[in-house]
Amino acid sequence: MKFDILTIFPEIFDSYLNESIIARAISQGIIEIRIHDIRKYSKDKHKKVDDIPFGGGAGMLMTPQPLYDAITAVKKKNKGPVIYFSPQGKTLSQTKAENLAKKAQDLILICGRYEGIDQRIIDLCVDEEISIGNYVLTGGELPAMVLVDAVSRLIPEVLGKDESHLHDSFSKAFKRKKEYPHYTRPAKFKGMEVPEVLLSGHHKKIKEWRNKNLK
Ligand code: 4G3
Repeated sequence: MKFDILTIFPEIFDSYLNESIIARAISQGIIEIRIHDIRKYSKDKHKKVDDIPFGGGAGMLMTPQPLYDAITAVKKKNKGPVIYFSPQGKTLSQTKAENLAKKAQDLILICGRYEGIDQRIIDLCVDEEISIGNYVLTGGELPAMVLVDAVSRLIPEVLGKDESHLHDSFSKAFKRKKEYPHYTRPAKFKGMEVPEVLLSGHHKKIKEWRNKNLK
């Protein structure tokens, strides 16, 4: 699965792409992530990518030309839908991530900055507007990483067999509920003990305890 990400801050992705699970998926060729600097497409003599809003108001907007040319260039190698991240988009869910992973089609992800992008880019180029939650960030880069992460870990082979996603919070196996509390060693920490039943080895009772404690 290929992700082409368009941003004016390509360096933001450096540390994320070096994270162990994602780095391994990339080196194994399971996913491919290409970062594109929108500024490189600016035809302005100062490589400008922003401008003031028509009609007035605070803040700046991303100007359409660099974005349009960047999207057009990326579309030659990526035939998948164009996703734009904004607080106005449809909220990302586990179900949405599962559907994207299942289709495994390539995706083009647009990261806006400032107060967003010129509406004509949304009308001309964007297939889907997605939000990662009801709050405003300084840019769409964190949402793009969130989507890549949520989708990639659902692709078979990305997680090792000890990292299965089949029992995640919100997964079908958990009836989309949350999870039961987890404990690891030591059995006593700061005076607090692990529930007795989890140490018992009694699988049926453990199952009952976990079901009772789903939240
Ligand atoms: C568009 C996405 C983009 C308009 C982007 C701000 C939050 C989200 C931006 C705008 C973003 C989100 C850039 N902030 N909730 N910031 O997914 O006002």
